[in-house]
Amino acid sequence: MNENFVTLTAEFEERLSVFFQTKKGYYPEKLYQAMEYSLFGGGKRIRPLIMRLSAEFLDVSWSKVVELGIALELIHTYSLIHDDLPSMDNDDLRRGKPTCHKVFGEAMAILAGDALLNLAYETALKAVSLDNKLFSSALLIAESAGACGMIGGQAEDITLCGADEGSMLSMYAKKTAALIKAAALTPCYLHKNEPVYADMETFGEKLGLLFQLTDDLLDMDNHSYPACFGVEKTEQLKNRLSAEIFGVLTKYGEKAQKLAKLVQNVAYRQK
Ligand code: GRG
Repeated sequence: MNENFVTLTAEFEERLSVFFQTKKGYYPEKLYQAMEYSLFGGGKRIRPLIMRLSAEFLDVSWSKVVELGIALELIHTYSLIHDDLPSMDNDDLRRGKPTCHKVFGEAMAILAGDALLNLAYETALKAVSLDNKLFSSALLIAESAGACGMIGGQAEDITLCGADEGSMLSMYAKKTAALIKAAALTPCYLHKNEPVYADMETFGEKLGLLFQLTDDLLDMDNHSYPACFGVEKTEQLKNRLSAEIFGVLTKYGEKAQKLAKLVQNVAYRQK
């Protein structure tokens, strides 16, 4: 990854760690450990990085939205814990390590996911109470994580069988792209220039799809887009999405350089 992105990600890691340590002693110890295990289990922190670069692009101070970046990462972590459960994907490993329920048991893993989700909304609401200009951004995160977004996409995923291409891409748009789009759009509401919203919306949605298709190619499973429609068609779709994103970014010239670098990182990542 680009050196600057590594530094920004390390900074976020430190910020999240300090934030989470303030909860120690207030939660039942086992629950805290289960939440901590997944929250600091080696995640790439791509959503907070997207939010930070989007803020920089829009001249919005990162310190104004960092709590919403934390909230988004807490939601993402809960979704992974629940996705791995026996009633969902029944995975034993996540990021090369035993899944939360394998280490702490199924009941504690469900509670750790629930607690992370609640902590996300506590964190977002506290941020809104200090700066009500964050209200629309916090609402967007809640909607993107809910039944019209990530949870809805997951529900479609578990009921989808023999899907056509359109239904599969629409499920990806909800399950994966909704949170990534929310990361890109969060700083927009603090920015005066409204025409840029539509471009950031296109950027976020297409980046989210690109992220999922790249993930599919790295980890071929039976129900993914490349498994259903072939690797070549997946590569073609990735190229089309990248071109469409660059089409949007080009008009901003130098200013969009970091966002363009991020797109390349997402499209050509190795894990
Ligand atoms: C169970 C409520 C619920 C939702 C599940 C997001 C999701 C919906 C499930 C996670 C499993 C999955 C494969 C989702 C697709 C999105 C994706 C590739 C997630 C992994 O995100 P990364 O790569 O994870 O950012 P890290 O490990 O870096 O944090």
